[in-house]
Amino acid sequence: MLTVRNQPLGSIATIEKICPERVPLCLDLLPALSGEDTTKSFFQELVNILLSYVCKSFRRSSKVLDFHHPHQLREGLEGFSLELPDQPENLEQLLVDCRDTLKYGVKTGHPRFFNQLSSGLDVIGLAGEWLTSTANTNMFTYEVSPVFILMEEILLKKMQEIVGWSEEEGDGVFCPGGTMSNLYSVLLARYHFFPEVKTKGMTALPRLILFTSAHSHYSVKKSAAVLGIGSENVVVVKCNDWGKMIPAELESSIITAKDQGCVPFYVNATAGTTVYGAFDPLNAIADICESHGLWLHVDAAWGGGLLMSNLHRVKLQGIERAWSVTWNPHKMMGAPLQCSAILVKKRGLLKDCNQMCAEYLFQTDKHYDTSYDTGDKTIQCGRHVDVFKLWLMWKAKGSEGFESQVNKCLENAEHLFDKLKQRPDFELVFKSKPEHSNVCFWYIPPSLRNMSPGPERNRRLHEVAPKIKAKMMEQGMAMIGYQPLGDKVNFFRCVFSNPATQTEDVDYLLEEIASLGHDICIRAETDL
Ligand code: ABU
Repeated sequence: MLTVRNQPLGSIATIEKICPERVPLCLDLLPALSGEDTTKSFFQELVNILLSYVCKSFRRSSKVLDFHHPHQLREGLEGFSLELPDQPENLEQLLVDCRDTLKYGVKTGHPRFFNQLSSGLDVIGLAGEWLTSTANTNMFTYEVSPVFILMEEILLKKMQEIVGWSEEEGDGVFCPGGTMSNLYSVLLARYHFFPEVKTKGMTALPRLILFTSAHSHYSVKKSAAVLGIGSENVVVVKCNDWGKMIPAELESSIITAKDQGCVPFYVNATAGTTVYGAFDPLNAIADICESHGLWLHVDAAWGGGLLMSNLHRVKLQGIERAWSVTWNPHKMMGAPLQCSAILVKKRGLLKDCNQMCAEYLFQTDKHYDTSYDTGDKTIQCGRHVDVFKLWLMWKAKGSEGFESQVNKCLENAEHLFDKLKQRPDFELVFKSKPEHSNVCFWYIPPSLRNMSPGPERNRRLHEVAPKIKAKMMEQGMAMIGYQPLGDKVNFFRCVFSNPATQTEDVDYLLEEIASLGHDICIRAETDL
């Protein structure tokens, strides 16, 4: 059997059998004449590598990550080189490169990966992603993506119906992530109130102001910066202790902005904040938007998944009053990255705002209904097919399957919350039951347990989570995120969106943190 750097690679030998005279190269693959067999062998071997990775991703005995510092990966590890060659590498080497790429990556589908809002490895979603890449087409016109365009229409309609919009309302597109979806919302709101901006630019406009909460995603400020409104024209509205926007603060900020001669036009409310998982009071915010005539956007990138659950959708009451909604199925619904929708209540606005009528692409004299050439509704030209994997998952699970998935993630969060309440070595960031699947907490090492609250304890506590995380990443058996927020020093944020995670994984995480943190010694300020 052929080996590459002493690592046997099974069916690579098949490739050699087909081309015994030399080690095969990519030139031996299709479209080479008689390249079919070599291509099949190459793909069979690749599929073996991918399947082995998929199986390992679910195995608790396997590591979540095999961490190396950037300089180590750059220098090359056990023959895995990132450098680009002048001469072609052979197919065996390419397969080893594929295997090593996965080996040194992070298994975001592992049941003990708690680091990101998007996690899990949905096997049907993965199949959908493979098919999508195989089709390798573009979402801009019906002529090159007839099936995917119709799937997008059907998915968007379904999501709009779940949000609670009527038959006559609703438009949207899938776009590359929640930040882009939020960007669309600001762009559309501005165009709705000031359509002349499309041709005249900002010079034709008054000083516009938008509003978002202190706990909202940074993409709202980024959108203002990108769109020439300016991040300083984003008013950050105060939140209560649980991270929810305070409606009275919103109203007084709007009045203040008007008194200053500015023009408020847009409010972002968050359904599921990034760190706390908080839900803004949507109905109260919608009332204020209505009375001031402002565009209401709901960023439900993270919380949108809860709409699938009859038990939890009540937390998004009022979302149907939004003028636009961001909803990322690649988060709580477990679709492979990327899968984010911007839903827009007013039909036709996306097209009016973004259309440029490029004649080489969007000819009006095509022989089919060109309203299905949806590309001109977007700010991109080429657009990845993000819909098929979600469509296939929906077929496979039904809406009920997503509901149980979401419910299970929230049950895991409740389990963690209950465990934390019982343990003297952990402290919850707040005592109330989590609304979403975010659970925020500190680990208190023995050396800090008897310290009285105050700046010195906070200074030391701030160092605990990063130290534990560093050790955890070196060991590679679990992964969780941390951050400071407001007046709170670094704390862990555990999030559940992976249906593979069981309560035993939650228990494991706590034990892992406690064992990695037990002997942590943070020096007193006087010793520094
Ligand atoms: N807002 C993007 C996702 C952030 C996170 O996974 O923590």
